[in-house]
Amino acid sequence: ERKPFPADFLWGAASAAYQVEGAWDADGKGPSVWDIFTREPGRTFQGSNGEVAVDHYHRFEEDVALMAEMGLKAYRFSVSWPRIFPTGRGAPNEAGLAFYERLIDALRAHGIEPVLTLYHWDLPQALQDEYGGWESRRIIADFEHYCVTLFQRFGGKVKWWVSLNEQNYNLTNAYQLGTHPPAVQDRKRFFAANHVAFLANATVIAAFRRHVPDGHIGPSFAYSPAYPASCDPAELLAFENAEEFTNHWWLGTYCFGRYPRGTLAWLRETGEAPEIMPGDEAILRAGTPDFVGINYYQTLTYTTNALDGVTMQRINTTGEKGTTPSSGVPGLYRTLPNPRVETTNWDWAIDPVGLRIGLRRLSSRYALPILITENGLGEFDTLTEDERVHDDYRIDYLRRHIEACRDGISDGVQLLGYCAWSFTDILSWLNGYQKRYGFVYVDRDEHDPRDLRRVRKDSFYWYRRVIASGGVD
Ligand code: BGP
Repeated sequence: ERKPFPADFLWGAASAAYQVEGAWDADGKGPSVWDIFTREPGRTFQGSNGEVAVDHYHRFEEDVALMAEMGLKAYRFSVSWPRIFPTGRGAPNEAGLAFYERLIDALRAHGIEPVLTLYHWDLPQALQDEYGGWESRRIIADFEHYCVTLFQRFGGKVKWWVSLNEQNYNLTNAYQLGTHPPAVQDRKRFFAANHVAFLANATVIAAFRRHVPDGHIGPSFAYSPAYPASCDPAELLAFENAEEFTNHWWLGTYCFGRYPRGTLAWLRETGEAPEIMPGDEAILRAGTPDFVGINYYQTLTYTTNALDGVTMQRINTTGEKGTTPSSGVPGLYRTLPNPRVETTNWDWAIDPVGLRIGLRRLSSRYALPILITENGLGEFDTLTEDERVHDDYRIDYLRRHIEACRDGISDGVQLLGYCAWSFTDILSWLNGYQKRYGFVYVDRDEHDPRDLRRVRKDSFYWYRRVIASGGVD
């Protein structure tokens, strides 16, 4: 007999400030690195940016009303650091704080638990210019000051907090692939920036304990469980390498407050290891999380990679199926398409069993509760003449992943909740507005006076039933 979802399970949906808010310079907000980066030609699909996004900043009441209609139990959103500190530090901008206060109050008035992400990539540009953002240890104090400001203001009302969103994915793009700001391709700088981010993450978690002792905090990790391409021992080794370098390097450091030693030894040999100063590991140990947040979209399958082999490359940003190149690290591993699973138009493996496998792996290694902070299907959607969106493919995707959650719970995983990505359609960082994830369609036709209007998709009604039945549907 399979276990039911717990009664207090956080049935949620998620978003991020830059992807929904718009109002990029409203009420004293300073520019983020994304505001500046997206102005450079060729950075994003068709030059899309978040200046207007879905205008959630001005329409949040309408959006929260839709969440309430849907019966959402939790809503994960992020705070935009440059809205609170336009130049990254100093005195807070009261208008910025007031916006999030109104959002949080509106959610709570409807019994929706706010899940607040402190950092979802929109670094104040001023800090990038001043000292190179995540490459300088100076960011640790500025990040702590920003976070403590939020702990003090909202700690009484918000009990679920996410520290860094996808440090692994964001910094890989920012410092290895060169596809997120500051668009660097240098593995030494990549590991150095990660070291600073680990220290900042642990520092704010330690501060959180002092300011919000009854709250829960953890990072959100972009988790792609690895598969070996075959039972060839050489490929199994490549798979193990990928697990260590793409998953446990981050998760182990977060959860144990200590770098995995095997990986560190390898990086010392290649000269890529970060500079670890005396006292750094004590900081990491003092700031381990209450839970592991995972953003699960897909598994990745790995094979060996000759020393002169493929290196990291760009992703498929167009939605033209089959255009993702293999990527990896010479000498360690590289990706291969998995012939046994279907993929989305952006070549992401659709693999609900992989979610169950991943939940079990993390649960047994780290022995912490898990919160699914993102999971969803990016697809082209069509708005019909009679204002409907028949997204049965999304319902199918979500249903199978929610089933995998239930299987994980039956396997003994302590699963706190499930936040689907996303509530409304939003901006996809590199893939523009055509890659849609929401339960609520956002029409983008600037010649139509009803531009940016919200339309409930079929998946909206379906998820409402799932939540109402406690996941029985
Ligand atoms: C995660 C991010 C989200 C979101 C999601 C979908 O990496 O945390 O912000 O964008 O992925 O990815 P994409 O927009 O590339 O399809």
